[in-house]
Amino acid sequence: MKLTRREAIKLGLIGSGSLLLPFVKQEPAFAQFSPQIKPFELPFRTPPVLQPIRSDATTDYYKITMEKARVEILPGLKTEIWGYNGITPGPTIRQQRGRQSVVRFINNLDEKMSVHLHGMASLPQYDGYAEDLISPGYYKDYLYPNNRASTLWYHDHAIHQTASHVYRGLAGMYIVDDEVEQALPLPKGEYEIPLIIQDKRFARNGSLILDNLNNRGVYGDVMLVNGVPFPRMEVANRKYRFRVLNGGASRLLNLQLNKGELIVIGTDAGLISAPVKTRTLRIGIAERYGFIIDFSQYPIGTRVILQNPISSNNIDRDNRTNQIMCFDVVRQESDDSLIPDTLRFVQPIPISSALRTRTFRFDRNNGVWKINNLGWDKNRIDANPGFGDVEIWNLVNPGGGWIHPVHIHLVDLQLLSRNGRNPLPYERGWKDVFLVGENETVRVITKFGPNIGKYMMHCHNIVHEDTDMMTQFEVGTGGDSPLSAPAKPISQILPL
Ligand SMILES: [Cu+2]
Repeated sequence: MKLTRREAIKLGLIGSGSLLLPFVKQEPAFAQFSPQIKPFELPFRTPPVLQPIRSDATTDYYKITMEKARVEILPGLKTEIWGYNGITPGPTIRQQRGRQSVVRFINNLDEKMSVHLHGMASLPQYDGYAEDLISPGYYKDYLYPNNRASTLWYHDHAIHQTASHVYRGLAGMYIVDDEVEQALPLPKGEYEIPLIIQDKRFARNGSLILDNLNNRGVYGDVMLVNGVPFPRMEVANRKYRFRVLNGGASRLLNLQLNKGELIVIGTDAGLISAPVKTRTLRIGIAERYGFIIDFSQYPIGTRVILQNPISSNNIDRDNRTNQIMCFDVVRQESDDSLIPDTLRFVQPIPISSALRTRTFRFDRNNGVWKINNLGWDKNRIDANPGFGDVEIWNLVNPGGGWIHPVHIHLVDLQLLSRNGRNPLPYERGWKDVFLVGENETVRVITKFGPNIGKYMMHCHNIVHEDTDMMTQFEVGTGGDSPLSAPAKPISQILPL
């Protein structure tokens, strides 16, 4: 804070007779810090769960409008956001496996949008293809099959504009449940909680600052959980289940508690085989993990802090991002939940079943992010696995200084190795984003399906994705074109 001499005298920082002026360090032009916010004062909240506008025997119908809103994120200041239904994160959709969703997205913003439901095996025309755009004043009905229980999220995917759109607020959680998972004695209901973690930077007037640092990444200095800066959550002394999403633009998270361990139970695409206790949980952009915190180990009155020790791959303007939120253990409650030793059976895909191996290098070339030295071209296909083929893909980051969380659309995959070493214990599940570290080769395996057609693969540092670290593959031949269900003008809108 900069003080005038008169203000400093009023605050008693300098004597009125003193000739000493307070030394105010001039901030360099690039280092614009957000206004200071006292951590752990704002109440924790979860995004509202969206109700369908109608349901029939097979399908639930939802409506979401993309619009601007002025909201209070920092106390006493207004921030313009672009939100699904005018809020950020957008409302959570909770769906049951086997039922279909139709979600109508209406674009009341003034830029073209595309909505990707990340983790869903949607048909190509409903996958949020980067060039399948919803113009301002248009809408599109997306069909989602909900074919397995997992933690997904929907977010903008517009070509070359994803970082700006997601950073301004266009992201929300989407959860698919099933009977198998619901039958487990894990914490449920009010004890099962989404944590959408994002970092943002704000100007003094509250507006969002979007600085992509010459296309390297967008880093904030305020950690938001479900849209609230550094929130405080009151908990009972029992187990809670959290579904965490790194919904930021570029920041790698390293979650840890100031005391105790996280018990990881799930990855991007659902439960892992067995719980894994860990001190630190590394989460790249767009990755999701499920974990339990057992607050019964803490006496009432304990404050437990969710921390994020700084990683060398992040650009931090100050040290505020090394803590995220706190849990205050405030009450006694009985707890009939349990963490089963076996969560579900994750069948490993045998390496011997792979028909071929492909290699993709994620690198910077003349200042532009590329995959195998190529940028995005909607007319080019860089891999064409047959339907049902098992393939191993090597995701290579030959550079130091940068990480690339690589997202492969359509399929769930299994991680075989990192530079020939075993994956981290909590990574041994079904995943659709793989953090590819510095000078690292990540080997993944999958069986291509359940759909045929063209799907994207890209870095999920969304600044890299925009410029131009994105490609596409085609499963089989003869799939629906990603452009075969174009958006329609709102003037032609029909009731859902
Ligand atoms: Cu990247």
